[in-house]
Amino acid sequence: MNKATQSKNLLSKLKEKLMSLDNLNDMDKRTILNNILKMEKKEINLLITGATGSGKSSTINALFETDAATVGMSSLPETMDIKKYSLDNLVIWDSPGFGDGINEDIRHGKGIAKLLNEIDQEGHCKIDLVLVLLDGGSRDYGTTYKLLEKVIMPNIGHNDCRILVAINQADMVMNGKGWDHELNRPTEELIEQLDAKVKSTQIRIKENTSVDIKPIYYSAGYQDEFETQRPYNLAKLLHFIVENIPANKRFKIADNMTTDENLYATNDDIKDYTNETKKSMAESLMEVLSDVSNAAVDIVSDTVVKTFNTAVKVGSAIVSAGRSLLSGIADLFSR
Ligand SMILES: Nc1nc2c(ncn2[C@@H]2O[C@H](COP(=O)(O)OP(=O)(O)O)[C@@H](O)[C@H]2O)c(=O)[nH]1
Ligand SMILES: [Mg+2]
Repeated sequence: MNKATQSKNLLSKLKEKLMSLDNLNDMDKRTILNNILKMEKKEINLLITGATGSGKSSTINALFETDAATVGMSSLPETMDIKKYSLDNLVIWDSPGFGDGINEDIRHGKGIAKLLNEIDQEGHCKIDLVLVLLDGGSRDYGTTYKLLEKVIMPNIGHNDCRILVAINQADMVMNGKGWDHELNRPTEELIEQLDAKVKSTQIRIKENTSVDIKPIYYSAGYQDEFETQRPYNLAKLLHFIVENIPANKRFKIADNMTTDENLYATNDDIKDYTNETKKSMAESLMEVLSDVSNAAVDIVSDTVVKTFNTAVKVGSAIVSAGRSLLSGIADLFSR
């Protein structure tokens, strides 16, 4: 099934389901239909930035159904300037941060500032979310703190745009030591190092920008001619992204995310990230109810929430996102 059909199915199933409820009056049906049409037109804009080599391309490829982002194999900066990937109405901007040279830094800083100042038709920041990546294998985040302080924070505007900071290459924090390759997760020793890194990074960001952002760590994984290492905490990263995107736009992520369960299989056990993402998606679903009568809200949310709760119960046994997440959402409409 290609992506376009898949996304049409998701939304048309929702439409079908709601239009077939015979206790909904015509006016509410029309409003709901209108809301769905509005949701279909929405665009999500995601800016991913970070030093060359931090893993922007690898992260885009792991999360989204595109292999359009070239992964760097040499020390040459593969990503020279801002790249734009349009997947239906999900737009991903991939921009190098600071650290490629004085002239490059100026150019990249200007490019990012310009994007952050763009306003959409409704008067909101065009960029919904900025994801700042740090390379877990590096010790010096000075250039990234500077990017946050000098470019991102001053241009972020009226905070309807969110910032997430994530430390990629969690497997490389101790130069490759402490990674359990069989289980594809960090050992206790490495977890301690990772937690310390999160803490010191949070403190340094606060010192530099006075903003309190707690980074998460993950690994986008890698593939070379000898081996393939699966991502770690990718479901967690996805959950953080989805949660920080306006509810009425979250479906665009579901329509374009990768669906290979293996990619989402290993995560820390702090939360069931798949279920959390499903809940966020269900919230997104409820957006179709704006401006309908109270009676319609009751009827529709009753149907949706009841089916959704069943989906959550079933889902708690599932550790991976991906396909199961998508079918979980599809389930909501198919009953
Ligand atoms: N070990 C490890 N390598 C990674 C990870 N993510 C990316 N890489 C490698 O880091 C290098 C740079 O990645 P790339 O995605 O091109 O970074 P970009 O310049 O930010 O787009 C590539 O060789 C990737 O295979 C990871 O989580 N772990
Ligand atoms: Mg790249």
